[in-house]
Amino acid sequence: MSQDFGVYLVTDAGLSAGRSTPEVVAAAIDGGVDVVQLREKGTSAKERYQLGLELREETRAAGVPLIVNDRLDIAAAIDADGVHLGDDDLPVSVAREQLGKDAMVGRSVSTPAAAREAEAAGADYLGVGAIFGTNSKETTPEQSNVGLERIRAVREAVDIPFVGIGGVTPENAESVAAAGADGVAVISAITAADDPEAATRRLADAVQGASADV
Ligand code: TZP
Ligand code: MG
Repeated sequence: MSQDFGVYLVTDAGLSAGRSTPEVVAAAIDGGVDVVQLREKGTSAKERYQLGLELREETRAAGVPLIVNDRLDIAAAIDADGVHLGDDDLPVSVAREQLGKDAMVGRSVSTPAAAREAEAAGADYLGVGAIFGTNSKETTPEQSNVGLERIRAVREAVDIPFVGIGGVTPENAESVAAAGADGVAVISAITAADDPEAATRRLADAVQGASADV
């Protein structure tokens, strides 16, 4: 079965208006989220592990894949579906070796060349960004505001699925999907929304709207 990437939630309790991450994830599941990534930068391994166990129960009950950012050990410990790696993390090939052939291994990239490299290394999917301006992550100048043209270039460069990330909202999500992304990955558009369930649904509708246009 091929995985849907329409709406991919990246968690951050610090951007969740005082709500807990399990609460936000439950709302996103009700709104139709396709993938959840446990991120929570700045928390200890122990905290991430404990939160991961909770999210594992929630996502498994809903049939939604759970991915762990950066850490293969935590991904393995909570029986996550996969791991998401960036430039400062272990190589894709090592994640594959450690987690096995069925694991979903994702890679953050900002350029078509890096996308090709990650695909060749065996990544299952990519996160491409930051597409628009974001306050949720410090990005280098090369990783900032890469824009929709970059989405089109990555679409030309690889066959594996990818999500556009960085400053994506229900208002601009359709443009990201229309440029060739399989979906959108967001932190604040869901976590900081007044109604995270409704926000998830609006993102999903926007992504679907783009595929209905082709
Ligand atoms: N990677 C590139 S931009 C970003 C990450 C994790 C932050 C996305 O957060 P937001 O709030 O959706 O802009
Ligand atoms: Mg990382």
